[in-house]
Amino acid sequence: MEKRHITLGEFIIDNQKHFKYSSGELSRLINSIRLAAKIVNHEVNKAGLVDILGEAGDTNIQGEDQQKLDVYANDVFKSALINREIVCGIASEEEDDFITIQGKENCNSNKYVVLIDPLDGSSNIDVNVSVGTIFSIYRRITPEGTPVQPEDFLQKGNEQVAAGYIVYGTSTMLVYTTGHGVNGFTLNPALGTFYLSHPDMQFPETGKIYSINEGYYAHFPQGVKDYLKYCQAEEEDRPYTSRYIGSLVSDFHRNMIKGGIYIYPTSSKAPQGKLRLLYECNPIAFLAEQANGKATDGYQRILDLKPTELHQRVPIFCGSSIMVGKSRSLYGEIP
Ligand code: P6P
Repeated sequence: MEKRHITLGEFIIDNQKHFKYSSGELSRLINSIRLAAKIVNHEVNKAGLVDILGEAGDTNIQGEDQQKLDVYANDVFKSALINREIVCGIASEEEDDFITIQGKENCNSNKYVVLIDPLDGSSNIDVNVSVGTIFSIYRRITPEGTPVQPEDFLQKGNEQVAAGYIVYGTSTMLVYTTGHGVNGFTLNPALGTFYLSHPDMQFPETGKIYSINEGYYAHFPQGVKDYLKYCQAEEEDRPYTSRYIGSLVSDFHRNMIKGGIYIYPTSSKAPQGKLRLLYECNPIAFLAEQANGKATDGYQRILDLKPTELHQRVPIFCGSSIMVGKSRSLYGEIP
């Protein structure tokens, strides 16, 4: 008799007990993300057969060419969140500014804001390499019943109530935390149901994989160069293996299972780093720490950083705690 995995829906209900004061809104929020994930997965899996590949002919606020699937995924997640009347505001990599949910008579009384990177790694879409969605959820801090304000979105990462990602890979998985560990759910596409396949995910405390774009080596700070030389040395448990997919969610997911470190540092080409604090680094850092890993900007916890702008970029070193600790020791003191 094959072991029966519980569904994501059953898991959400079982874990409602963690939120005794919640009226089930956070559960409904996670459910709306589940629905959007299935819709986007359906489109990602047939990209190439329909006119959903390629560039949308526009650029986002980052000045990056928007892919058609970027725009599609953004629309799907926005609709799912708005139609369920659960959130009072949304911020997205694909939107210049945050969105105040209008039109629903009591939308401003909703408690949560969601920040999302609807399709991370989208440059991989046309070459059939895995991509992902990353989301971060906060309770609003301005008075309920009023339109959301910037401060509702510019909260420190340690204020997140939930965070997670969907990885559209060899299988489609939804991995998330509400502050009580990290759990992974695999989609059975025949049934359209996510099943608990990776309960209580934990970073191995060390590993042998480092993920960084070594093409920028000449532009890295000396501390990063020193850590890379450490990884490549013929000593003790090294050299490590270099694995870099160019899709944060996929590199992070693999490293969480096998052990490893992902680094996107500052460089002379990217003085603040490349990844965005609010909808990439903070959710990834929340997941990393909930899985007994670590996430720093080279000096301090990502989750302790005070955001100042919606699309601000920060450097990130995240993964197995011993590996992040070693990179920190070689990175030197805060300037
Ligand atoms: P580079 C994708 O654009 C992304 O945001 C991450 O998913 C990925 O790890 C990184 O950027 C790749 O950036 O500069 O190495 O191509």
